[in-house]
Formats: sequence, structure tokens, C-alpha cells
Amino acid sequence: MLGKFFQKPQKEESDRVPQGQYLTKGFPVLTYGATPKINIDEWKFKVWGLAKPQTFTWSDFMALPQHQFTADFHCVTRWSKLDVKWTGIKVTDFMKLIEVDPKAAHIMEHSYGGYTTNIAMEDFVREENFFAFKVFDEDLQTEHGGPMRLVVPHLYAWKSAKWINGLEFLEREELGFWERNGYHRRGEPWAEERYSSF
Ligand SMILES: Nc1nc2c(c(=O)[nH]1)N[C@H]1C(S)=C(S)[C@@H](COP(=O)(O)O)O[C@H]1N2
Ligand SMILES: [Mo]
Repeated sequence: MLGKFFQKPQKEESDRVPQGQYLTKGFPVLTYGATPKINIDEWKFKVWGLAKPQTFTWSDFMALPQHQFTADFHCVTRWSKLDVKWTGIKVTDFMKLIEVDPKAAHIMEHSYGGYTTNIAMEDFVREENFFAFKVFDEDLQTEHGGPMRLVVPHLYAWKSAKWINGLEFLEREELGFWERNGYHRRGEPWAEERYSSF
């Protein structure tokens, strides 16, 4: 039973909803473990591994161009939310601030609280990916990843790390938290890459 919160997509929306997903009009919170509390004055974002080690502050991020993004959000637990409106900073703009070794082919996303998720460089460095600090014109709520989260619209939402605070550049793929616990290493919703087959 889908209940009143989850609906089968309308015809005009159905081509935007991947196989096996249901639409929700609410915005569920999906967090493993505790929700970290982060003070913007103490917020730090680091890059390391196959990149020149650097630390950025909140104001370093706020100095980058800000954009509005509208993107669909697909959780592997089968809910999708269409047209989420975010404000954020493009990954491609942030990448101009850092020096990455050409051997780096993968990234581990790190978050306050210890969450990790892995992503290939070509899935990460895309025009449509962004660091979000507002949703629907309001400061990003702590439970949705505030003050800052990553959003990677073309992959299942577990790749969109909440409370993100670092990027570790890697030559070879390593597995993040959910990926070590059976989720797919890439997680493309249109291919239903939900769980790993090994
Ligand atoms: N740090 C962190 N990021 C996370 C998660 C988490 O547990 N911790 N859950 C992921 C999952 S499974 C989903 S579906 C989305 C949910 O985002 P929301 O809670 O804002 O809906 O965040 C992703 N990012
Ligand atoms: Mo999820």
C-alpha cells in the first residue's frame, strides 16, 4: 500500500521517474546515525589525497558564484521528489580552486559525523552537480544536510553527502559507507543500480 504520501506518477511526470520509484510531495529525511551540529564559523572543508592539501572556510565558499538549481531527487529506498529547488555552488567552480593530480580517477566524499560515499571523477565533475546551502529559498535545514551538502542529481541520493566537509582524491576506487554495506558502487537510478552484485 502506497498510502497518501507516495503516489504513482502522473502521465506527464512518469518519464521523469525511474523504474521502481514512487513520487513523494513531502521531503523525507534519510540519515544513518546521528545528525551533526555544525557552527558556520567553525565549518571547514578539506581536500587531500591526490590533490594539494587545502582547507576552505565558509566565506571561501560564499565567495564563489551562486546559482539556483532545480533537480529531481531519487532515493534508493524508492521515493523520488521532483523539482527540488536549491541554491548552491557548482562543483566545477569549486574545482578551479584546487590542484588535482591527473592520476586521480575517484573521490571519497567525507562528511561531519563520519559518513562517506565514493564517486568517480567523471560523475563528480559535472556542470549540474553542486554544493547546496539553501533549499526552496530557505537555509538548508540541519536534517537535510545544513549548512552544506553535495547534490549529484544523476545518481541515487546516497551520493549526495549531507554535512560534506571533504574530498579525498584517489587513484583507485574505494568504497564508502553504503557501498561497503551492499549498495551499488555507482548508483545510477535509470539503470536501477541499487545493490552490488558481488
Ligand atoms: N552525511 C550523510 N549524508 C547522506 C546520508 C546520511 O545518512 N549521512 N543519507 C543519504 C541518503 S540515503 C539520502 S536518500 C539522502 C537523503 O537526503 P535528505 O535526508 O535531505 O532527504 O542523503 C544522503 N546523504
Ligand atoms: Mo537514500
